[in-house]
Amino acid sequence: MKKLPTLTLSLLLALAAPTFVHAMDMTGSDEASTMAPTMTRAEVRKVDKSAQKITLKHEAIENLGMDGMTMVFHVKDAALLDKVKAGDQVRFTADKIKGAYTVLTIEPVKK
Ligand SMILES: [Cu+2]
Repeated sequence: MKKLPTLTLSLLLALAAPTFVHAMDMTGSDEASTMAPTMTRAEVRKVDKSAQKITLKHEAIENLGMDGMTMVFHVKDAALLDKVKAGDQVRFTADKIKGAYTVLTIEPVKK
């Protein structure tokens, strides 16, 4: 019975190791998005104020390494959604915050 504590500790370490490696991976992927957000052109497809979300058909986002596409973003501040509406041409910046693609700034582009 003397050996039991040692065995238990080994098991705990073995279980903890993969978790630790996973945490390191998460840190690594967050670092990839620490590049200063770049101004990107987009067309607003949908504004959802209650959910604090916006659907944008955006061009390539340099700081996120993302190609052009249509997708839903979270919005950092709900007040940003008062400045734009569906159909608007806009310029915006976005970053990955807590795993969610989030619009930091957005402004309409005058036609
Ligand atoms: Cu995208």
